[in-house]
Amino acid sequence: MSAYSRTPRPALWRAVIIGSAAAAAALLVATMSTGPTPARAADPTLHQLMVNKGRVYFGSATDNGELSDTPYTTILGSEFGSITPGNSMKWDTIEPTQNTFNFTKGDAIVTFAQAHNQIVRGHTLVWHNQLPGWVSSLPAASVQAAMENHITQEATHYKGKVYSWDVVNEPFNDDGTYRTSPFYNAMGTAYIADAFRTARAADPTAKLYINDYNIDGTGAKADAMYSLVSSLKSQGVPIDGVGFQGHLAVQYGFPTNMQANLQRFAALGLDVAITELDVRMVLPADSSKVATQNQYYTNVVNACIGVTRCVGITIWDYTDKYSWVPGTFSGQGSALPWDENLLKKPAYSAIAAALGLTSPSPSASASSSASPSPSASRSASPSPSVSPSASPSTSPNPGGGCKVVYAASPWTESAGVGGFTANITITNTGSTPISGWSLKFSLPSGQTLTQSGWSATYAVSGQAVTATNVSYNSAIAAGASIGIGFNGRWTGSYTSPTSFTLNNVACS
Ligand code: 9MR
Repeated sequence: MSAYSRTPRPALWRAVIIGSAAAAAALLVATMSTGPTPARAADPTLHQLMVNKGRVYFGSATDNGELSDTPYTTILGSEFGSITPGNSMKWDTIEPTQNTFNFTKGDAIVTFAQAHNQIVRGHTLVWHNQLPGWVSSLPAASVQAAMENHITQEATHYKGKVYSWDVVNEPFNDDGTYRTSPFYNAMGTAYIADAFRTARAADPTAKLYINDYNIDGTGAKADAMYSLVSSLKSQGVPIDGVGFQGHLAVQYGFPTNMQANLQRFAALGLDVAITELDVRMVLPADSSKVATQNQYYTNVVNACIGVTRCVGITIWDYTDKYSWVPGTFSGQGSALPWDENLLKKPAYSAIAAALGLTSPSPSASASSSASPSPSASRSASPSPSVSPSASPSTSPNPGGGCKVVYAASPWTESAGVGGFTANITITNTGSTPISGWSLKFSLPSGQTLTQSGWSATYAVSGQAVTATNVSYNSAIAAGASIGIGFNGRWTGSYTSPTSFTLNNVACS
């Protein structure tokens, strides 16, 4: 039986409340910066634990209506290094009528992410679902141009602002045959390669993914995906990764050979990621179902960590308060690691333990959903010692040439020791294009890179770091920006590098 129903259903999200979202973010910063210093270092967040494993992020889906829920955004903004909009970058939201684009909701998600030093997984450009009626009504001969225009407009709008795009979502039926959709009906399987090429042309920096459910373990559907991406790679189609949604259910068993399945895709030269993880159960929960759920979360983390190119895990929202599950699967729920009162559940502890957290502090250990209280809810919030929004250091270049913004989010694990994520934006402030580049800077003493970083090739000699372009972001047009980044460790006290050169010319 399918772990995830294909039945379309109405969107659940609420109206956007941008003002409130901004206020919530501002409030968070104020609260975090004025809060008391805890007696002991806070437990690391799931994102920090994931970074310590050499990966890029641990993330959560979110949605616009939720951004006005301050207790919710406090956790969203500090526990996770990546967010995915659950609905607001989908076709029906972005282009509800042909050639009329509305980016308001997607922009609000990007604004939140930027305020909290998070990357964004863009979701999704081409999907049969949440597709406005006008697309389905187009004559077949007009579909390709409409698809390319949609991809170009949306990926251009978010260029430099998203880490990745789910370019094509859910192309297969569960038996591994191609799903019919306006795109497949008009272009056959060729729509997929065309979508990737169009996305790459619009945003050369974003990692381009294909994403599906029920491909987590081996089976006919995963085999179909494997043959498709093998073929795309051999044709030189610009695909960077495969997203395994991970909508699991306690009652359907754990996917077969998940780690080996991820590994065979990685061996094609692709990143892999768990993109929409949740583990639902038939309610009411009992200790046996919860134990199975904990085991499934553990297994997914182990499968990802067992594959070097598994760059991240995203849970499909972090709290049962905003899960899609009860609205789609009647009588099912309790799928996420935080309960409806934003308290951590045993599933949280299972994930943290699988990521290497050995002795959680009392305030951060899993709380029972049977004993919610406002104070317990607050105690489950992240510690103020975690700085989710450290000020970026900027090297303006009034003379023209380059500008570098180095935005780091460091955290403290114990006195004088911690990790950080650095997102670097390089802007060509000159009037001619840059073709091929290397960025040089010195890491302050005591700092190291913990993994290979993203969107550049990193060479480290002592404290000297050279980041060189990868093929798809070698060109930076005049006035354009590209984003790269890496994760690292610090000792002593955290400071950011302040001077940078691009092609050996100072950016300040
Ligand atoms: O979480 C999304 C939910 O709010 C929407 O109602 C639903 C509509 O199809 O889409 C949900 O997200 C889906 C994601 O975009 C693709 N994979 C399956 C997810 C759960 O349905």
